[in-house]
Amino acid sequence: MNDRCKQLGGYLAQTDDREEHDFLEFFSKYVRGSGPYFIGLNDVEREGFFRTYNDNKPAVYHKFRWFQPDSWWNEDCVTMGLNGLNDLRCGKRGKYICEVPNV
Ligand code: MBG
Ligand code: CA
Repeated sequence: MNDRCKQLGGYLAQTDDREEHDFLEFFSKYVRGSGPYFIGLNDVEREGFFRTYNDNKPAVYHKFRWFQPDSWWNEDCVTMGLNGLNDLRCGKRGKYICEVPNV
């Protein structure tokens, strides 16, 4: 997924601050319809400690929905869904959102 984003000159979207979070939540709710959409955060390396997929830096901001993240059945990859962020099992398939910086 991140490779596809790279081809577009970007990376898997990150919710770096509240504004970006709200934008992605709005996008997934009202613009493209129901997700979940994988974004560029995961806690593969250390449970409960989220890093960006693109450059493997500690996530600076993340706001999960109620009762999430719960790492249920080894869920380590973050998705934006109808009610905000949730962790799901990492997989090659699924919808995802790329972020492409301004040029
Ligand atoms: C689901 C989440 C899933 C897991 C599960 C636990 C109803 O939401 O999508 O990731 O957390 O709840 O019951
Ligand atoms: Ca979960």
